[in-house]
Amino acid sequence: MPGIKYEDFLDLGYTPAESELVCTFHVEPAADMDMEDAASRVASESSNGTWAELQVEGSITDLSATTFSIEGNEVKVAYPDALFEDGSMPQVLSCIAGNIMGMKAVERIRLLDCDWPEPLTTSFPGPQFGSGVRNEIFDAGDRPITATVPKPKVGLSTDQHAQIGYEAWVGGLDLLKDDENLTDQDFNPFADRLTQSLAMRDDAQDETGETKSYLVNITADTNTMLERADMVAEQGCEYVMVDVVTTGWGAVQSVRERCEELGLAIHAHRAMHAAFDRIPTHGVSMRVLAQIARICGVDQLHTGTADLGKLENEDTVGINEWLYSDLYGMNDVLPVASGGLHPGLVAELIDREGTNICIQAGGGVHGHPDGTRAGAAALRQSVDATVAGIPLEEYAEDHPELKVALDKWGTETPR
Ligand code: CAP
Ligand code: MG
Repeated sequence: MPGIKYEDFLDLGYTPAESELVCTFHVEPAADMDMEDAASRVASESSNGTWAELQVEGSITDLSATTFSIEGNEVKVAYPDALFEDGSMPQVLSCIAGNIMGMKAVERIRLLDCDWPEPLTTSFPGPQFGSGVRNEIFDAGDRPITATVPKPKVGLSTDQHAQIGYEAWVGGLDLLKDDENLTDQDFNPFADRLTQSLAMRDDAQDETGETKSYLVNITADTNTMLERADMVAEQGCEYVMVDVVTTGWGAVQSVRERCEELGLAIHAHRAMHAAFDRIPTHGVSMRVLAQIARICGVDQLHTGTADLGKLENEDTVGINEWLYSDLYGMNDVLPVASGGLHPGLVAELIDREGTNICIQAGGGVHGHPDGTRAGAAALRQSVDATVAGIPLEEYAEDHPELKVALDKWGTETPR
């Protein structure tokens, strides 16, 4: 181990052990570097190496990673299990997506995918409910669950916010959702919003006979999030919402632990993910962020609209398939389709993503010409029609709210 050199991290004949974490990177070497050199440095800097040959005395545990495959710009690296602290996502990421992102040896580097081994993966809890929320919390049968976020994102008073929630629930939606930047501001304080929204939720449940719930945004520093989660449970709500990228994964893990005690589901908003995943040749892919979210244990995660909405999406369908896939018995995650959706897009959305999703629309509900309640009804009608196999135009003939929405937005993708 002392005297270790960059080339010691490259072994193209190596077969990873089952217990090793295998990461696939896109690597573009710096102008003065060949691929093998750059790829060895990726394994080195992300495990136990540095730029100098060390002169450390004595025996040291060898925790070197191994670059074992290079195909074009695609590089695969295997990491020994002992490199990682069980159950610590920040530590894992400080290895596999840490210093290497800024190494001068590479012009660009992107963590594309991870093959998670059993020992490391099962040291995390995974989701408590996953897509089971559709029937454990709601009685949704085969249909997607539905949500709406009041708009404008911020600025509504607590009374206005709760009233919009009431209209949306009575109109037919399952979930009211806070926006990612609405937390505990003076115009709409967290505690008041929670209490008032849940009072309206109870009224809407009584009126409709359906279960309704609220994705209340507890995003803050970790201690405050834990206090807010306690308040949410005390007041009889089923969910918390967390902006998982901006809070960081360590905080998400702490919230997940508390939510186990409280029996709360976690809705994960991914605001800021594009800082990592938007440039296709650099950063961390949304696929990997979604893997991390599942392993840390969120129940619902925004994964985009399969290119139907207003925001850039990376392979929504492939990511959703990963979220449903078998992972050592760990629960799955319910994908949330959101960002520029409206009733006219629902049939195509379900065609692309299936029904095991949550459909979230803000502007596509509150922008309905007849207001929020009609917008909510139109969204729910579009879901019911699609699940029943009835074309939206046909269903709209005797569902006026859907008719008005289709007349306004058609089946166009907004920008
Ligand atoms: C959607 C949304 C979500 C985005 C985030 C918004 O509102 O609440 O934050 O969906 O993107 O503020 O834009 P609209 P993603 O329905 O009015 O577009 O789901 O891709 O993470
Ligand atoms: Mg939003």
